[in-house]
Formats: sequence, structure tokens, C-alpha cells
Amino acid sequence: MVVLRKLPGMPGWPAALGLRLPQKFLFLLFLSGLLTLCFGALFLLPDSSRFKRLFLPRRATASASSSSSASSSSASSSSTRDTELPRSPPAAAEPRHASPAAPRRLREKLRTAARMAGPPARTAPGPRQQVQGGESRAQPASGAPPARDTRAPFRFDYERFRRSLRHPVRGGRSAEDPETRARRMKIKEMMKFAWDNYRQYALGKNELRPLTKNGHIGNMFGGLRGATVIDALDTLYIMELEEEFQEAKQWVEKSFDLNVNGEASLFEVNIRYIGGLLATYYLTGEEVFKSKALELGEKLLPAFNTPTGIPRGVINLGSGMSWSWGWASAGSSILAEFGTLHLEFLHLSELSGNPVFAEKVMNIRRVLNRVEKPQGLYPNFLSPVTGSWVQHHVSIGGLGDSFYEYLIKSWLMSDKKDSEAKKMYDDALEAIEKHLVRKSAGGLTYIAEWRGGILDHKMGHLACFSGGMIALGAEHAREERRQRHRELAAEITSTCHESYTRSDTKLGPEAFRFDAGSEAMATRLSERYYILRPEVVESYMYLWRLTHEPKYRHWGWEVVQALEKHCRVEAGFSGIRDVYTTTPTHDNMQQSFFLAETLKYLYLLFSEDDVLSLEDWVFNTEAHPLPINHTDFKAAVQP
Ligand code: DMJ
Repeated sequence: MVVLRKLPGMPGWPAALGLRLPQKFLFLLFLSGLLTLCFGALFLLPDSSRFKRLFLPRRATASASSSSSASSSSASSSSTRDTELPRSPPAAAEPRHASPAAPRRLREKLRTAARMAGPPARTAPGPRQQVQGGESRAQPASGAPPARDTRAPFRFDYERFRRSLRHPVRGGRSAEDPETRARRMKIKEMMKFAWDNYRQYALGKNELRPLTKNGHIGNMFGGLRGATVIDALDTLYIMELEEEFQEAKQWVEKSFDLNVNGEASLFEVNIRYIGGLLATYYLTGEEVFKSKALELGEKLLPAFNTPTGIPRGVINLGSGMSWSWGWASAGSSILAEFGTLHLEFLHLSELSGNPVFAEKVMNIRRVLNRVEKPQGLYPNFLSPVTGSWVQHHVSIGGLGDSFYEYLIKSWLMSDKKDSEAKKMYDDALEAIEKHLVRKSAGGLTYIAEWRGGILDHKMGHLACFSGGMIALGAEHAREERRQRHRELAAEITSTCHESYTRSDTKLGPEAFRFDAGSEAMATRLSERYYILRPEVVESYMYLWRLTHEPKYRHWGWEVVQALEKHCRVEAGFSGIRDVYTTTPTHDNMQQSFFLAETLKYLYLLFSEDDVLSLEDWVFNTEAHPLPINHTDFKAAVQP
């Protein structure tokens, strides 16, 4: 501008435009504002931008990007591993800020945590970051004198957390009838039997093969081992199997290796490993469980590097590369997978002081709130690229199930403050009631599946968790819904019980149908198996705790007897291939969720209500208890 004005024969712009003095002044003001904006925008460009490197000195570029978002703090803390393992660049830019829809209290927590976490703000190319026991510590770059850190490192106040619990975790001793105690002791014996055989024949493998007496590794956990150890930890602890708990803990301390390089299911690693480690830390206060959970949590973060921030289903734990399941429509992500991270990820932020985990899941929620829901329903497949639905298949069973569970549990875990989650749950359940809940000719209530408006009159065993979930939600529902939801929960649970009683083994099939004259029975050979799944006893446990109707304990005991009769073999428990024959063949697999969930829920069904009280804990979808936030998060953060 100034240059132009001085050029001979060239009038200045304002003059050329014939502007008067006040107009000139306004014009100049506008131009200077424009310049300031352009300069400021340089800071928002990615570090790789040529313009940025041209106009900003290197130090300013790095610090601007590192302090601008918690996403970058995650990238920097994972950059520690850059030297150890090859990493692929993120597939696309990721969303950088917490959802504007995040409840106010959570945003406050995140801000506090970001302040307290300290070190992530000093990121690349500065000192190396190490996460140890939840404390991020800065190490000086070689040769440089260590910078004096005036900020105290983040520390989660475990003692304060324990004092905030309303009940002792393993319950206070109270009077109970001898039969209940005997039944509980029987379930404890089953757990010991399952563990002892796993330890003897398969310790360090993911599951026990009880017929061939060896271990199974599989390909779900990306090279991680010991799924049964991690899944069993909190159950062993709750059942006071002290020696066995110590064996499991020692394995975690000495042999649990996180430096693996394989393809893992983000969902499975989260619910089993992170959930199991977090729960055991909260129960025991042993640092090893916290540090392993945080370290593993960081390894999952690259899965969120997609255009929408919706994670892909599979991640290589070594390289950080992620992709969608081959079987998922058009590279989509699965509702029950990306919708089942919320509880664990909030706790990872709570324990580390690093808000990045919470931001990732709050962003998922933001995307889900933005996308239009057909008839208010959530289809099971979403594109992580466009953020729109890929297929209109809706199910409260497989592919959808625990997404709904985590909505109501997010609200409960927030001590009923996360009203956004509660509203999402209420709205989703209303749509499910209207479009999916049906009654059979024989009077059985069930939840059908929905395919673009057409109902498939089938319920999977997985869908049977919903009795417990709806019962839990009913306790907190508005007056006009409470009774209706209580009845719905009881009816669904009763239908699932029917699917058990109508079989010869008294164990339920993988899926049962309500068509072609069939009621609560599998009609296809491929759906007749039972793999030690927990969902039906899970609902019995919730319904017992919430109603104290004796039938739920009776039904639970029927399951114990059936397990003993048909699934117990010489070296552990095995799934069976056909529940409709009394001489079933075994599938030779003792699933880790049998120890995490089935036996834990059965044990709790025959325990007093204050053992892992629902006033203190929510169970993640693998039955790992995570604490309800009774205390203010800020208060639990110790400077
Ligand atoms: C468990 O791993 C979890 O409960 C999950 O949510 C669904 N399936 C299995 C058990 O059936």
C-alpha cells in the first residue's frame, strides 16, 4: 500500500478511489485487520505447510501446534515410539478440539486436566515424553541442561478416590441364608477351576483350549497375550481368590508385553484389556495396572486419525496403521465398536491428566449427534470418511448392542451429570420401543432387527443384555416411562430365559427367532451353539439387584447347573455346538469373557447388593467395574 502510494504517477489507492479522510481511516483500519488475520492464520496451517515454514521461525511453528490442541499432545507422546517402531502418517487430518456439545463440567475437567498434565504442552521437537504410571515426565534432550519444571507432575489421588466410595468394594459382611452362600461358593469354585486350568495349560496365551489342554492365541488382540489373565483379574480379586490373583498380577508385571506388532480389534482391546486393567487398578490401587492401561491406551490413538475422527475397527499396535474390517460394508466403522469406548477413555483421561482420550470420544458423540437418524434409529455401519451411514441395519444385538449400553452408563458414570448421554439414550430407546419391540403370538416380548424398514424377527444372545440395561435406565426414567420400562426389561429378560428353558441343555442358542411357528428357539443349524456367553445372566443380575424377585436367582442357578452338566470338562469349561441335544459336542474353547463376565455376574447374583455396589460402579461391557465419579474431578487432581 505505502509503496504504491509513492510510485511516481500512481496515486495511492484510497486517493484513487476518491475517498474522504474518515473513509480513508476506515479503509486503513480494515486493511490492518486483514493483515493481522492473515498472519494469525499461519499458525493454523499444518507444520508441513511451506507458507508456515516460510513465514514463521521453526520454534514458533512447533510450539504453536503443540499447544493448540490435545490431539497434538497425543501425537507427540506417541512420537516417543517413533524411534522404536515405524509409524505410518495419519490417514487424514483429525478433529482437534473437544466437542462444543461436550457438557460444561466435562469441558472444565478437560481444561483442568490440560493445565495439570503440564508436560504435553512442551512437545516436539523439545524433550522426549515418557508416560510412566500416569505421570508424564519430560526428559532433557541430549546435551541440554535439564529445564527446571516449576509445575508439579499430574498425580491421580487414589486415596481420595477410595474414600469417595459409598461401600467397601467387596461388600460388608451381612447376614445371608446358607443356601445363597453355598451357591456363591460353588460359583467361586467354578472360577478357581477355570483359572487353574488356564494357568496350568495356557498361561500367557489368550484362551484355554480345555479339551486339547493347550492355549489359543487367535488374531483379535494384535499380538497381545494373556487376554484371560487380564479379563480374570478383577473377578479373582472380588471373589477373594488371593493366591490366584497374585499369580495373575505377577504375570502382568513380568510377562505382559505391550511392544507387539499385530492387527488388533480396537473394540476388543479396549473392553477386555483396557477395561480389565483400569478396573483392577481402581480396585487395588496397584500402579502396574494403571501404567499398562495408559500405555496401551496411547497405542490405540492412531485409529482415530480419520477425516471424521470416527476410529477404524482394526489397528496395528506397532505401526499405528488402521483400517476397517474387510467384512464391513464399504470401509465402514461399526456402531457397537466405536460407540463402546466412552467409559474407558474418560477414565484414561482421568488417570493420566491427558484430555486427549476424552476428546476422542466426545468427538464421536458429536459426529453421531450431527448425522440424521432414520426414524430416530442408529444404523450399525458408519463411514469414518464422510460421517454418514453406510447401510440401514439396526440391531440391539451384535453390531449395535453396547453403543446403547454406553449411553446410559456414561450418564450414570458421570454421577448423572452427562445429560447429553441420557438424552441420546432416552431418544434411542423411544425409537427402539416404537420400531423394534414386538410381541410374539405366544405373548413373548422381543426386540427385532431392522433392515431398511423391514423387520427381521430374530434376537441374538447378545441382545439379551438389554433386559439389564433397560432395567437400569428405568430406575432413572421420567415418571410416565418408569413403569413401562421396568415391565419391558422384565419381559425381555423373561423371553431370554425362555430361550434357555426351551433347549435340551437349558442353555440358550446364539440366536432365536419368532417366525415360521417358532418362538424363542433357533431355527437354523448355524445358530444353535452356546459359547459361554454372559448376556442372559447379566440381565438376571441387574433384575435381581433392582427388584429382588427370587425368580432371578432361581434362573441363575439353573444356568450354573447347566454349565456344570454340559460345559465343564476335565480341564476347564467349553462352549457347546448345539444346545438342543443333551450329548452336545464341545467347541474346545474357554472364552476369556466366561471368567470376566459370566462367572462374575453369577457370583454377584448370589452376593449382597453392596459387593461392587451399583451406587459406586458401572460395569463396562466386559463386566469390568469402573467407578462412578462421586468426587469433583478437579478435587481429585493433586497439584
Ligand atoms: C463380550 O466380549 C462383551 O460382552 C461384548 O460386549 C459382547 N460380547 C462378549 C460376550 O458375549
